Amino acid sequence: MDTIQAYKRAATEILTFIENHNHFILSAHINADGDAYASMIAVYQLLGALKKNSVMILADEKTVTRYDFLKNFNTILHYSEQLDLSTYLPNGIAQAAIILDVPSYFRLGDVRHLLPESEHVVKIDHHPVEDVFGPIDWVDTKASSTTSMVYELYLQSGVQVNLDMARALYTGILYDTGRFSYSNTTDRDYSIAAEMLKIGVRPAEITSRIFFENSFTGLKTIGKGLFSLEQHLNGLVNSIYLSSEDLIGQEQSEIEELANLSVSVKGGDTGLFIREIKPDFHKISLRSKTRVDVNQVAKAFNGGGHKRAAGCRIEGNKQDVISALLNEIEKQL
Ligand SMILES: [Mn+2]
Repeated sequence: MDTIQAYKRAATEILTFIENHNHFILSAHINADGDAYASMIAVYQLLGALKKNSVMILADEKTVTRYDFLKNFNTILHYSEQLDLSTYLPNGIAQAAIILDVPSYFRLGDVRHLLPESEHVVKIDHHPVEDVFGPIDWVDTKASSTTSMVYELYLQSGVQVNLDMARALYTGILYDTGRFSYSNTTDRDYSIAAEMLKIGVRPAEITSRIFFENSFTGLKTIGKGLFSLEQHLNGLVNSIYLSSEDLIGQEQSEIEELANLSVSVKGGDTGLFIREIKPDFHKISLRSKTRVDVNQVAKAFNGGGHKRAAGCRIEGNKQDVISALLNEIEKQL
C-alpha cells in the first residue's frame, strides 16, 4: 500500500538525518499530553540506542506526574531563560532538533528559541500543518498519534524494542486513541499494540496509570463539572463549565476526561469543556462525534487540533464565550 511506502520513505529520511547529527534537543507541544510525552520519550530512547546524545525539553513549567511511570521521564527539562544546556550539549547549543506532536511554533512555546536553523529541524506530527519547521516535516493527519509514526523509525532503524521503549510506544497510542476507541484508531495501532504486548507491556497496568488513577479532589472536581452540564442548540451541543474557583489547586490532567464526557451525551454531537483559567479568560476543549469539525471552530479563536478533538483559549465572560463558540458551530450546520 501507498502509506507503507510513504512511511518507509519518511522514516528512512529521518534516520539519515539522525545519522548526520550527534546532539539533539527533543520537544513536544505545550500542555503536553500522553502522546506528546510518549513520542518524545520513545525518540529519546531510540537516539540512545543509536548512540546519539539528546535532551528533552518542554515549554511547560512542570511535568504531568501521571506519566512518571515511563523510563527517562524524570530527565525532562523545562524551558526558562536561565536554562543552561551546556551540561547536556556541547556549548549548550542544539545541533539538531526533533519536534513531536507540534503543528506550529506557537504550540512549541518558548522552546522555539532553542531551535537550530531550519535545515537541522525535523518535525513528526499528525495535526494538520500550520508551520513548516524545516525540509523534513513528516505529517500524517490520518495517524492516530505521533507515537504510532515514531514506531516506524524503530522498524526502519532495526533497533530492537525493549520493554521501556514498548511501554512508551504503547502509552502514546493508547492515550491518543482514547484506549483504541476514537475514530482515529487504525488497524496499524492494533498491530503495534499487539507487538508491544509480545514484548511484555501489560495493558491493564498502563491503562490504569493513565486513565484510572484519579485523585480524590480530581474526582470531586469532575463531579462539579458534570453537575454544570448544559444543553445548547436543541441538545446538539453540550457544555461543561468550571470557574477559576472550582479549579484552585486542581491539576489539569486529572480532569481532562470531562471533555470526553461532554460529547458523550446521547443525541448530542459537540461537547465543550470550558475552564476559566483566570478571570474572564477561558480554556476550551472541544469534541465532536460526526457533524462539527471542531478544528475549524478552534481555529476561529487561534486554537486548533483535529476534526474530532481540538482546543482554544477565549477572552470574555462565561456567556460571551459560550455564545461565541455556538456562533462558530452554527456556521457549520
Ligand atoms: Mn497527538
